[in-house]
Amino acid sequence: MTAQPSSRLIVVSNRLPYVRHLKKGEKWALEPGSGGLVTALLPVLRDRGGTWIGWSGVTENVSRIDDIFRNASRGAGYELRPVSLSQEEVDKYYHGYSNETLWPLFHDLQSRATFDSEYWHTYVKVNRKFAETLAGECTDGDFVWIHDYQMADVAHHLREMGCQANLGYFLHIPFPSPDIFMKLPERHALLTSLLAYDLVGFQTVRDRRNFLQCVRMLMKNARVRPDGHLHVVHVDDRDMRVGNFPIGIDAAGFAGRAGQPEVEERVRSIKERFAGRQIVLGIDRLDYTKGIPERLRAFSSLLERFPEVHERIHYFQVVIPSRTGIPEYDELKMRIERLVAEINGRFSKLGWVPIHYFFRSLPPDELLAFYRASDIALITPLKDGMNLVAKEYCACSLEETSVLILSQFAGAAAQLGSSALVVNPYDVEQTADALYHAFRMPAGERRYRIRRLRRNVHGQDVFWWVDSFMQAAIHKELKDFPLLEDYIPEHHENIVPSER
Ligand code: GDG
Repeated sequence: MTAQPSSRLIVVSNRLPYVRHLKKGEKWALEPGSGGLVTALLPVLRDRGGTWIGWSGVTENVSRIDDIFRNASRGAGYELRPVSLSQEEVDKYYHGYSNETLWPLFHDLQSRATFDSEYWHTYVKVNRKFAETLAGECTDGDFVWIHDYQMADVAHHLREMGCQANLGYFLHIPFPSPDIFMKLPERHALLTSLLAYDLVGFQTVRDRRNFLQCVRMLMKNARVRPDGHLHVVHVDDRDMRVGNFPIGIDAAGFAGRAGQPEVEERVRSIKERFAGRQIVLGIDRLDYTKGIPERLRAFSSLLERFPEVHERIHYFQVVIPSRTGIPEYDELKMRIERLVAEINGRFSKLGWVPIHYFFRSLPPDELLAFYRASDIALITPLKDGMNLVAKEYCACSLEETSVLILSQFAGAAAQLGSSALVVNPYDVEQTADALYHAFRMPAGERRYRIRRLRRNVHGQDVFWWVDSFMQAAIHKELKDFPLLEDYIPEHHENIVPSER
């Protein structure tokens, strides 16, 4: 690892922020990818340059894969370094340990978690593979920022390889309480892995507190002490730090694009079509953590208990296909569709269908138009690290007439809870009451609340998030990273959520 004149930013995540498509004539093409993480970091890397390491997204042997990514790097404005995985590795590390073990457990849904030691061994092996790619890429002066639950074990391998670089880690999903974390057979190994980073960041105080409680309970030789807004963990003769850094969005970018004429036109046509009626919006990846069936039942309860809303309200539920082919997800889809059919079957009248259901990803302008045209956002995950949709919705509410209904179990509630209508998503009647309250909320109160929400979302945006994480990690901010002078950014707006 050689020294370089200035430190670069190296990002590591499960997937590269590009997806590959086989174009007509058998040619591979790369397109901008997706997901909350990409939505957050893309503007940063686009502006500052750097390297992103991640799985290429394919398991078959594709010739010239490195060349394909090298070409794509030119358009992206930063380097893309693919890591190749076999089908078995994807099955056990990604579908297995990441999505069948950590994902449900960390979202407090322990009965859905699968514990299989084979999954864990493959997870460790794949994390080592990422560490090897990273070791060949970074110098000791670089700042390495590793993301999310699929990558918890990378630092531990890097340290074994002698890497001295500053290693930061951010967990995008919640960290569970000790009661739940203790169920994980690899609980000790996973905590040891996380303690190998220099800085571990969580979305909320709740997550950070859970993590530190687990450290205190399981790591007998660890000492924890507060240090400003961070906590220092002293373990094995070294200090590492832990903090909470709620992720933000590119709020100005969202607001700017939501005000463009194409979106404006689309908003006008939706508003005309639904004149005199309020639109409630739900947008979620197909996932059991999002609380979609509970939310549909809440909407049904609203229609049943408050008939005055009939023919005056429409609920748009967008479900983005995810983890297709996995029985649990296919069953969830069927359950949602059955509920939509039952509710529409029961309440529809000529000229009024209460639920409009979309099972597909929306093109970016359509998403923005939906955000702007809706009167109420109904965002009620059973548990969520943050929930960027809630923040994007606020940023796009240019008319400042919208109401946000938000689950108390979304990380976003810590920042937005005082101005949103906060509900327990398991409490169907309470959620229905909140909907009724939102439906009747006078314009003045709506404006007061949404202005405060927008101020928060603009003030603590994605750049603030990156700056605060990097300040804590390396005492630097975005502006301290060198700009690529010869780089003219391409405009990539087509960001759709990826598989998680
Ligand atoms: C993880 C954590 C945390 C959604 N529908 C469409 C579409 N989207 C975009 C949204 C948003 C993103 O997808 C979803 O972000 P979330 O935050 O809601 O959820 P996850 O992807 O599960 O992210 C989460 C996040 O990491 C960041 O730390 O907030 O808690 O689970 O940006 O705009 N985009 C388009 N069409 C759609 O139909 N174009």
